Amino acid sequence: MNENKTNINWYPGHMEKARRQMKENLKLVDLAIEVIDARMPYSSKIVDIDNILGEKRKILVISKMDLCDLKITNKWIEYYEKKGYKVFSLNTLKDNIKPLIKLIDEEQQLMNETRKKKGLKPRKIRIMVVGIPNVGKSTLINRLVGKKKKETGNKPGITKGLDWIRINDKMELLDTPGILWPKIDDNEVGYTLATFTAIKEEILPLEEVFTFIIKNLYKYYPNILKERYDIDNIDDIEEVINTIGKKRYCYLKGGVVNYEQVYHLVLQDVKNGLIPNITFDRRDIDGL
Ligand SMILES: Nc1nc2c(ncn2[C@@H]2O[C@H](COP(=O)(O)OP(=O)(O)OP(=O)(O)O)[C@@H](O)[C@H]2O)c(=O)[nH]1
Ligand SMILES: [Mg+2]
Repeated sequence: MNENKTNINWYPGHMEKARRQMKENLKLVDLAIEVIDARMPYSSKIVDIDNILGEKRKILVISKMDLCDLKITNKWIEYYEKKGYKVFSLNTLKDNIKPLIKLIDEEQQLMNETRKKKGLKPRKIRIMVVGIPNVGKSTLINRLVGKKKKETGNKPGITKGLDWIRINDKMELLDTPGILWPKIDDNEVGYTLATFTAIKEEILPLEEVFTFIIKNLYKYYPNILKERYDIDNIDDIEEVINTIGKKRYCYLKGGVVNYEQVYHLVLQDVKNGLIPNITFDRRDIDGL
């Protein structure tokens, strides 16, 4: 199995259009909240996002903290903070959202201080959530907005067709997040994205993604591999597949292990959070 043979490109080709659209929408906002996934703090971050955002105010939200390996992800948080990011990490489904509102509130005050210096009146801060598919953008928007009704209609200076939702007297949010597809010129990033995001399995080289997952689990979380699948070495990948297949009853007619089913099973276990407390991205942080 050769991990480098596939030219990874599992995201659709409307990248340029999405990018243009997002740049247009960004002109309307004062603050961009970029969402990344705690299990892949490197791979889920859009490489050139800072070029796109320019001098815009930014908050980096790290979601799915409940699913990650805190020891590793906390190092990434430290790494991003050192780089000057304002970082906020959480389980977006459950954690209190008020501290994030407070952080946005601080941004609103800073924005209005700048406006005052320019002789401009204070106003609400306009926010947009951005990120790659599946990182939790919609979940975050719902949490920020709560049960509040969407505020629709046209406002002067604001493009028609975009909905703004009031968060409170000081902030409003564009209800459509900016979705960007990462440029995948690095296979490790590609496989990590394939492991943790909802990319249609039909278009993935499943066997390779499976091998990538098993290798990473073996390298970083051998106990998980042992406990969940009863595997303690991966010298022979066919044997690994057979062991998992037998343990989890993935058989073809005639009692032969169904390899495809094993690949799907492991991928689903990871995606559904059944193998929690794992973070795959490791690069750069060792130097911290
Ligand atoms: N465990 C856990 N699951 C989360 C968290 N945040 C989001 N999810 C789940 O992750 C999945 C994707 O979340 P969405 O909010 O739909 O992500 P999105 O970025 O809007 O995705 P797209 O609209 O496809 O780009 C959903 O099943 C959410 O329930 C989190 O912090 N923890
Ligand atoms: Mg969404």
